[in-house]
Amino acid sequence: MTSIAYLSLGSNQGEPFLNLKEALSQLQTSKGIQVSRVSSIYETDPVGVTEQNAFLNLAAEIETDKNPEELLNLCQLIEENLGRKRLVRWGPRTIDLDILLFNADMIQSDRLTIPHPRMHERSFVLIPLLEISPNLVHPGLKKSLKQQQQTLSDHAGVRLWKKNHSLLLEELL
Ligand code: GSY
Repeated sequence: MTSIAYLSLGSNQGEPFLNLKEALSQLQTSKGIQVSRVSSIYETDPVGVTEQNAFLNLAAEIETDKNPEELLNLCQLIEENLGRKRLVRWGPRTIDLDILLFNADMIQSDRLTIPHPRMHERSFVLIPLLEISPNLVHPGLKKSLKQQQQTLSDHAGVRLWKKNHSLLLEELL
């Protein structure tokens, strides 16, 4: 069965733009994954540990035959391939791939919480996500993500960095 999942990608170490491009390229060439839409890239103020470089963030929609655990394994493999070391929680990273939504599923396991537990609190996640899919509903809160985004006060920390007019992967690679 084909599922639709939404991912958030972020980088603030090394060459963030190249890291995002490489992560998207590795996703697209993975078996059982089709990257169907990619947002523009946003420069975003760091959340969590604020004394670190600004991030580049984007959101991607994928169609996949993988189950959520398999998708998590792939995301972690790509993070490792790009040299991510988990040194400081909330700290700088070469690449972060978070699964935000998987269909409208609610998943709670040792390794996975979907919807991502903090996605609805973060403009650096919601602004790119709403660009590629403006009508999404949070399956747990049962609330439109557009309405949710309007309640947040951190949107000034999210600035358009590179527009993706087509929302296609090819325009960014
Ligand atoms: O949760 C993803 C990693 N991360 C980010 C991020 O991607 N962007 C911004 N702006 N702040 C962040 N803090 C963490 S942790």
